This record gives sequence, C-alpha cells and structure tokens, in this order.
Amino acid sequence: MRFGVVSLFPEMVGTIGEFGVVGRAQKRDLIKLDIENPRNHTSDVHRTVDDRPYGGGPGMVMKFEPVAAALASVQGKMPEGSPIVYLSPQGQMFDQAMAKRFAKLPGLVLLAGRYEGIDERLIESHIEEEVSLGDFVLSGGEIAAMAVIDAVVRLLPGVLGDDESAVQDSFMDGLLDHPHYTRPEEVEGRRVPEVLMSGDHAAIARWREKQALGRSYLRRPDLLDKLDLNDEQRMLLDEFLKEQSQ
Ligand code: 4FM
Repeated sequence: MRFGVVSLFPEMVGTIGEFGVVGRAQKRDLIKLDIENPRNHTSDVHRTVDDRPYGGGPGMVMKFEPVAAALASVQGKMPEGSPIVYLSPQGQMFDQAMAKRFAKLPGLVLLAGRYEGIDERLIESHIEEEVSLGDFVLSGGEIAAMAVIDAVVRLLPGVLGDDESAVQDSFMDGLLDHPHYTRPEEVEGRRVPEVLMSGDHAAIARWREKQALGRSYLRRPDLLDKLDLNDEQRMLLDEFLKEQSQ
C-alpha cells in the first residue's frame, strides 16, 4: 500500500517509517511513504505557505496554492483510487472499522495542516474525507496522520508476524483487551491470576474473554452496546460482575 502525506514538517512524518512495525513494513517494501512539503511548491522569495485570515482574528491560515500543488504532486505518484483525507477535529471519528476500510485501498493521501486551519476551498475541491482522532486539539495534523498510518499498516497482509496477528484478533472483535502478565509470579505482593499458570488453555481463553467483556462493560459500555453477545458471553459477563461484587 502507498501512503502520501502533505506536511510542513516532513522530517517529523518520516520518523513513522523508522521504527517498529511500520519501519519493518517499509524496509520489506510492503508500504511506500511519499511526503511532500507545500513549501517546495511556492514561487515567492519568502516561500510563503500561510497568510492572515479574511475577516480578521488571531492566527494564520494555510494558503490554497502551495497545498493544492503539493497534493497534486503526491497524487501523481499514487495508484488510482487513493483518496485524500484531511485530519482535523471537525472530521468523522477514526476507529478500527475506518482503519479496516482504509487498509483495503491501494493508497491513501493524508493532509496534515498547521496554524489555525487550511483555506476552506481546499476541503471543498480536494478532500474526499475529513477525519478526526478524537475531541482534542493538536498543534497540527502530523501526529494524527502518523496514527492513522500506524493503525492501517498493521492491518496489511504480511505486516505482522503470526504471533502478533493472533494478539490483534482479540482486540478486533470490538472488545477491550484482557489484562496481561509476565514474570515474575509475584511483584510487590501482587500475584499473577492462578488460571494463567494452570496450563489449561480452554480455561485461560475463557478467563481472558470474561475479563475483556467485564472491562468493556465497566469502562466502555458504548462498545458493548454495538455488539450482540452470544449466550456464552452473557454468562461470562454475568460471572465477571458477580466476582466483582464479592
Ligand atoms: C488540524 C491543527 C489542522 C491545525 C490541526 C490544522 C486532529 C484531531 C487535530 C489539529 N487531527 N484529529 N483531533 N488536528 O487536532 O485529527 Cl490546519
């Protein structure tokens, strides 16, 4: 899959390809990352990418032409059917379902803004989707674009090893993850739950699903509302809640 990013801080975005899962995917040519700086698409001596807002007020706005030219340049390298996504708090909420949808595309272009915003006419003429990571305000779209790339790349075939993929499955059935433990058996008087050391794989799977259901119920009831729990899962959640109140 190909990723294009338009950003005034290309070095910042480039670090996404230096580490971990995304770094490995890039080294193995499973993804290609093209980053374009609107500043390289200016024609004035000051290489101006921002200007004062019409109507007045504080802050600056990213100019139409350099961003449009950077987008055109990056789109020229992308396969047909690679939408342009703008990251902003005004966008549709990003979630795992959206990551899965993006992972089916041949390519994705991400526009990371800076300052108070981009000229609205860019959104009208160039942007297919406006996407938000959540109800908070970042200083620019770069970290959001990097988060989207990370979430999408780990869904691409062949990117995660078999072990990592198995871990992912549990998270992707719409529930929060279960708790994790590693050695030693006891730290500061806190012991690892006995079942995890029993070697009984069925019991362990059952305990983990119970924990995932219970934590989702307590912390993110909105997630459970979206699911249609089967009889077994309802029983596990019931057990969890009884054990909670003991
Ligand atoms: C976006 C700053 C555009 C400047 C931002 C411009 C954000 C979010 C966010 C900040 N992006 N989810 N929340 N962006 O805060 O995606 Cl021009």
